Parts: sequence; C-alpha cells; structure tokens
Amino acid sequence: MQVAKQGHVAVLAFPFGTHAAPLLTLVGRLSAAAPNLKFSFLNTAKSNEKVFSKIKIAENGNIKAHNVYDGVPEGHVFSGHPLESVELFLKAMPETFKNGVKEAVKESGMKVTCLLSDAFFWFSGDMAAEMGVPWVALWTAAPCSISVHLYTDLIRSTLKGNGEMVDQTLKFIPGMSAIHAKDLPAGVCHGNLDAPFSCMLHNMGRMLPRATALAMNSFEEIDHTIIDDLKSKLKMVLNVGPFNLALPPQSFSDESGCIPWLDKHRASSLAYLCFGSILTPSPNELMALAEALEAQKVPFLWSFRDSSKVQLLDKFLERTSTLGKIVPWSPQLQVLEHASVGVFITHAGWNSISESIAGGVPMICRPFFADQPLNGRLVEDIWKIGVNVEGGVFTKCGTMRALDLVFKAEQGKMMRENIGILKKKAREAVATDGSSTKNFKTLLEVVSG
Ligand code: U2F
Repeated sequence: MQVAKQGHVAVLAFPFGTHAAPLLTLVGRLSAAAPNLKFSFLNTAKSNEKVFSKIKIAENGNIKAHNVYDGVPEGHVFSGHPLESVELFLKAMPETFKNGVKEAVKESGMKVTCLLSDAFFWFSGDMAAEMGVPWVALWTAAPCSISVHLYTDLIRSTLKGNGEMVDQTLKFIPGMSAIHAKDLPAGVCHGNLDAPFSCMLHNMGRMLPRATALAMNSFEEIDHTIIDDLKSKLKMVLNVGPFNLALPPQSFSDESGCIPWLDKHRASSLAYLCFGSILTPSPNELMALAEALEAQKVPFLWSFRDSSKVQLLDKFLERTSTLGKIVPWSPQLQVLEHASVGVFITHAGWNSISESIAGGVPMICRPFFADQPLNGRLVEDIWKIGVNVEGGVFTKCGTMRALDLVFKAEQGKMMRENIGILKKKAREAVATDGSSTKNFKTLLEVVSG
C-alpha cells in the first residue's frame, strides 16, 4: 500500500506522558506507506529527544523533528507542582505551534497540506481552516474516554448534586451505563472545571466535530456501541490500532536482561508491574504491594521508574532476590507477550492496557488520575479482563486478594479467556482485511489529500 502524492504534513505533539510516542509511531506508519509525503514533527526539544531515540522510524528522511518552545520562561524557578510544566506549555499555545509551522514551511519550502495533531489541541481546527487543509486528530486513549469529552456539556447538565453525584451512572449516553461519575477524569463534572487542563479538554470536545477525521489507537471490535455513537457525532472515526500489533515486529533493547530472566519461569506464573511514564505509588502503597507479592510468593518483574524511591524497597529486595527483579525500564511490549507473565499490575494508562490486551495478560489495576479510573472500570466491569484493587489503593490484604483472584480463582480463568478473545479480535483488526487496516487506508487518503 503506497501513495505517490507529494505533500507536507505538520504534526503537533503533546510533549507529556505517553502522547508523542504513539503520534510518532503513526507518523512512521504513514511515512512508510506514503514516501512522498514530508512530515514536520513539532514537539518540545526534551520530548523530541526522548521519542526519536526510542521509536524506530522509516529511514527515508521524510520525518523531521522541529523543536517548539516549551513555555518555560528564562530563569523560571519550578515550585515542584506536578502540573507546572504542563500548564506553562498550555499557556504558551497555540502561538508556539503557529510559529513552529511557519518555520517548518520556511525550512522545507513546502506549504502545509494537512495538519495532524494530538486531539488535545482543539485550536488545530482553526489553524487548519486558515490554511485550507484537513485536520486529523489523534486520540491516544480509549474510545470511551473521548466520548466522555464529547458529552461533557450533557454530563454537566444531567448529573446533579455534588456529594451524591459520584455514584450516578452515565446511562443517558450510549454504551456508558456501567460508567459512574466518579470514574470520570477530574474537570469533566467534578474537580476544578476551570483549570487550564479541564478547559482544554472541554474545548476539545466542542471542536472535534469540525475535524476531518479522528484517529484512535484502538480497534472497532473493542466496543461497537461507543464507536457507532462516535461515528454519528463526528465526520470520520478511524480506529487504526492497536499500534503495537499493526507494526511488523520491531527490534528492541533489553539492557536489564528482562527477557532472559522471564525465560526461566513457568508459563503464566509471574506478575509484571509498571505504572507508566508519570507516576510512582506512595511509599505506603509501595510497601503494601511488596509485602503482598512476598506473602503470596509471586515471582515479579517490576519496571520502577523513580530511582529516588527504589531504596524504600531495599530490605524487601534483599529478602526476595531470588523471587523478583526490579529494573529501571523494560521492553514492555515484549514482556507482555512473554508466556511467563500471568498478570500485569498497572496504573491503567491506555497504552499499557492496549499492550496487555495484545499480550493476552489479565490486569490488576490501580488507577490514579485522568482516564485511568475509567479504563479500570472498562477492564473490570465491561470487558472483564482484570480487577481493580479494593478501595482504589494498594493494601497488603487487598493486593493479596487480587493476586489470588487472578492466579487461583475461577474468575481469573474467565479473565484469561475473555482477554484471549479480545486479543484475537485485536489481531484480526490489523490483519490484511481487518477493520483497522481498512481504516488506515482511509486515513492515508485523508492525510495525502
Ligand atoms: C499517560 O499514560 P502513561 O504514559 O503514564 O502510561 P501508558 O499510556 O500506559 O504508556 C506507558 C508506555 O511506556 C512504555 C509502555 C507504554 O507504551 O510500553 N513503557 C515501556 O516500554 N517500558 C517501561 O519500563 C515503562 C513503560 C496518561 F497518564 C494515561 O492516563 C493515558 O491513558 C495515556 C495515553 O493517553 O498517557
């Protein structure tokens, strides 16, 4: 599948969490299929360095990284607030991207023929209209979570009362009768509705109906009701994932020797733990989780990103040196595809869930913020491919019960069967005649103009 048309696609990336990575992966696929298109990848220097070093892209020279201003004023002293860099970046948009596009046009000598942005960037609709080009938005999370943002006004006007609201369900939205208000990201109907991040998501929901197409790292068969409803509200909805399955097998680095270590274990016998690119559970929760693994004698591989906190587990690691392995980074895709992994203990970030589905590994979820509680609900109550930790936080007893459930109980067997079915559907979606493959062809046509 190759397209010969020339064109210049300006790509606007969100530089935090795992957002720029799936966007660059998609750009890599598009570039391989349309070698005559030029892609200018606009992102902060820090995020560009990270994603371009991790993701292998076609070496046709048609994808060029452009660094845009990160919004941090010179001499700025950070207060330590976790959202500070995000809010500075949001404050500087959309000018940062407008300037970035101008520079990319000047440097390449080609006017922009398509704007491909993270769906967060609601202003892309106006930018694309001014340039007279299509706007394609990429939503990097689950179809259900974008639906929440499209229905924010209705949710706000329908759910009543503050304290009592949390347990009400979204039965007035197609496909969402099992979702509770408390599962929704802060800023939709609870929390600070006027925070910069909440306003960005609200604007996104209002602007997306103007997008030429909304692409997603998901597949149609995961939830027909939600996807059909999205199709009725948006011009074009193109599930083109799961990205990790849609790509040919990639080479990967395994500096900590995770795969050879996994090779030494029995099938479905161990737990893999990772909490994504932003979070580390609190010291109390880390201890409770460690104690539960030790008490249940569950072998574990733990990708532990925050080196400043790993010493909290020193004693536990001494005692469990033959049981488990802690690494600063793992090749997660390959880990989740390894036969020895029997459960994934996760924060329920969308990429992690999607990779767990691709590997057929049931999950124990400990969601923290944003779309994660919603994803946890989908995992436990809709797809029945995992369980949330009791009370929403790791305690020794609650985690032991969750491990028992997945490893020993009938329910765990059912979860394995259910995720096996979903995995099969995901693989079919990216096969030659699958829904995601067909959608990718359509996306290619839109992007090529
Ligand atoms: C934000 O999520 P995160 O970046 O925190 O987490 P994930 O979406 O699960 O993505 C983590 C990615 O990092 C990879 C892993 C995933 O692709 O394979 N990784 C790895 O390869 N090795 C490691 O040791 C550790 C991680 C946000 F917080 C979530 O709420 C959103 O759902 C998500 C997507 O929008 O972005």
